[in-house]
Amino acid sequence: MSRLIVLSNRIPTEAEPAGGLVVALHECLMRQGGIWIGSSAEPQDVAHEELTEIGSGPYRRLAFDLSHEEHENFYLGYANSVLWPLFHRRSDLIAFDAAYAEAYAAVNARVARLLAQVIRPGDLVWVHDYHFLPVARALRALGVANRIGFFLHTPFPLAADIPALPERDEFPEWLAAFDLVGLQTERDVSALQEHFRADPAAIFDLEGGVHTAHGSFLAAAFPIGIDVESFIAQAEASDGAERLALAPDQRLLIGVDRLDYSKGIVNRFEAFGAYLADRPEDAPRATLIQIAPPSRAELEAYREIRTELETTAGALNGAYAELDWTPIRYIRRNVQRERLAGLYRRANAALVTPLADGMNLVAKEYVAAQDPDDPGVLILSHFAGAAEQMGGALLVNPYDTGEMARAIAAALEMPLADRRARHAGMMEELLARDISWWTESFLSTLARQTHRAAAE
Ligand code: ADQ
Repeated sequence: MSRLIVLSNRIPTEAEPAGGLVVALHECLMRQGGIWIGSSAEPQDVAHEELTEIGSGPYRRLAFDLSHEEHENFYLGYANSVLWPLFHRRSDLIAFDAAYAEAYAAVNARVARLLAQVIRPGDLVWVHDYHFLPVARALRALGVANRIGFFLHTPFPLAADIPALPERDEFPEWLAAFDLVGLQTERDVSALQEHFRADPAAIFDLEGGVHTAHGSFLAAAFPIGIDVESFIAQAEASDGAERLALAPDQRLLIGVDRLDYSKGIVNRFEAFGAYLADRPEDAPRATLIQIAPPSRAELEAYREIRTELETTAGALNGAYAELDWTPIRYIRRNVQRERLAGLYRRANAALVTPLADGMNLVAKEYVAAQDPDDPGVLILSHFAGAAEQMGGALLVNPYDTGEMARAIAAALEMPLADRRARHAGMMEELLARDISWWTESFLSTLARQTHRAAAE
């Protein structure tokens, strides 16, 4: 069996809560042997041209340095102020700075040189996410002919938005240097194909192959899943343990997100406000618990969305709270996975309403955590990748406040038989394509790609 070399922005440490993706990749590395490579936890004064061994264990974990300047220009800059907004349909938020592109190219070139030192013939290389789009091209230039796969966790950008990228001419070359480009949904595969259609020389085959002047690769959808069994077990174990100080007939809605402008949390609060405004006097009270720990707080766009969120929550609570009822409980702290599972199970509905999202695993975790005999209702944005699979959700347009308010009312009033049928349908899909399915199908597809060296 081929060794696996994983490249991702961060290497998970033992101290962090292990999510499904981390556990799944860990299992692959245990099974196949290999190396997990990512950036060191803290930026350094100088980025040395070397990999540092992290901890000990059944497979190696190696970290490359990022200097303070690279953290600023590569990570916060190009990755999160150019690519992230572009890929989430927010070209208006792109920050243009030549230093960003320079750092992005330099870090990717260094990571490629370091990778080339550890890759052996026959190894499969799996690159994760938008931080490393040019790494395969840099590896090819160093003579690495191994199979290299890429998985994009975010949406693929719309063809009409790509001209906003300063490196728009290089972008197709970056992709074409991989053997396999994995995307979350069929919608993303179509977006990629549309982008390449602009190239008159590009040929598409029926299997998803894209043949360009810069090389051939396969583009396919691998919707990421969750560890369904372990989530069910966690939800069952924590059932009822959470003391939420809610009245017995009080309805609970839940939202769980990293605080990011792509997650649509302000729109969600506004919709909940519209629901409260229309709520009949005698309807049971509903509380929305929103957990949203800040992320990328160094960036202006993230500070702005936080202020906007806090202002909206404050205004709505001011308008609707009563002495014994706070409609929105907004929590900035991180909540452990076991407690989340219990909260999901207790909640009558989840509001997963991003404006753009690669997949959104909270949608899947919420469904897995439900009691099948009395399940809650998932309210899901059309713009989450998960919408392609989760037909049993109440699908909403997150920009349409009225529609979302009506979906909240419908979710809280939905008859048991309807809730059960929707839940059962979604569970079937979750079990069929869980996280093990995801790693196995991606890696077996990558292993089947025609080896470049052999093909040449
Ligand atoms: P993220 O944007 O980080 O990831 P998401 O899929 O929603 O988003 O969450 C990833 C994990 O973090 C989930 O397991 C979730 O439970 C956990 N999480 C999120 N918010 C949390 C909170 N406030 N407290 C505790 N845990 C929280 C990117 C893409 C997504 C894609 C994933 C996986 O943006 O679209 O689904 O990668 O591919």
